[in-house]
Amino acid sequence: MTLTRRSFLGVAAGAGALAAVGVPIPALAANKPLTIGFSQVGAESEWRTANTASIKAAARQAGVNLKFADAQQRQENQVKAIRSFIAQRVDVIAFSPVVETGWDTVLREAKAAKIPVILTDRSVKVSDPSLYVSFIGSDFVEEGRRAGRWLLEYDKQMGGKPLNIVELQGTVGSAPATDRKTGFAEIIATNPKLKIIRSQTGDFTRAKGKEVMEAFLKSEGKNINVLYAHNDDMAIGAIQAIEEAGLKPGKDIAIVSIDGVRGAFQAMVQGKLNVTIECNPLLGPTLMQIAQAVVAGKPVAKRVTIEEGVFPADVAAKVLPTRKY
Ligand code: GZL
Repeated sequence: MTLTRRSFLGVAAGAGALAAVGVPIPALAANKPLTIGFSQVGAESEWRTANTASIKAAARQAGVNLKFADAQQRQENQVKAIRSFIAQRVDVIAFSPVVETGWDTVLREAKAAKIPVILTDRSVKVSDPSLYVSFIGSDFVEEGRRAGRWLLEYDKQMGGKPLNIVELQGTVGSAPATDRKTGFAEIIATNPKLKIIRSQTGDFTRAKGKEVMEAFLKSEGKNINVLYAHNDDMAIGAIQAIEEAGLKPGKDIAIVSIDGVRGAFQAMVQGKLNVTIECNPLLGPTLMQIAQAVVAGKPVAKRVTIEEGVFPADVAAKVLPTRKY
């Protein structure tokens, strides 16, 4: 059964609340704060910055001793960090895997050391699902579908003309890039007038998003009607490239992107971005509650999903002041 974050919070918050009123969670009863080793993807986007801030704040709030390692978007650095956490005998290992594959060996080492592993944000493809206890993260395929559904609607409003789409993919091999591509393609396949004419990775960064969009504009120019970006940072980089090419982002080229970070709302208020599909980075509190539950020997959901929305430009000005990231 998939517990949504809210329902899980209802269950786990009880534990959190107990601790808050001084009823010790067994793992904490020994007055030894929980130690979590966390390997973070990097600092590649506004989303990642918000995700890191959420994890660090939640650890402070929960009295957890957090060992935090930034992998600079390199899998070998994450493997090294996980091995170091094993050597330090942390109570729990948590990480956001930069790519989906290549984790079996190091996760088997964590299992042999009897250290539970929790995945946050992105998942892994492993031969043995018992190599991690829980995965807290969004449904990226659904995020891609939501982007596709918005574009179908947009096309209708534009009179149903053919639309040439360029796609800025996320990090090659990462779950969000693979799944957002899958979900979007599934939906636009229902309208033969919508065609992806170029698709390339911008590695989730503004700089690369701008660089690849410049190449798209050079080769396709005015032939581009829509940009689908797998995250807001690449969209914001692409907006700069579109303006430098003398075109109007959000008008000459409609832009649909994913994350829902502050920069995207600001771009929508300026009329340069048409819609952002939310991907919630505020996973810290749920991670701490699951980690405490695991150490206390309580059952936890294998998959904890996050509820998220879709924010078109016409609501951006009203919603921006309420955004937490
Ligand atoms: C999604 C996360 C992605 C964001 C990007 O959960 O893994 O990585 O969409 C970030 O902004 O770089």
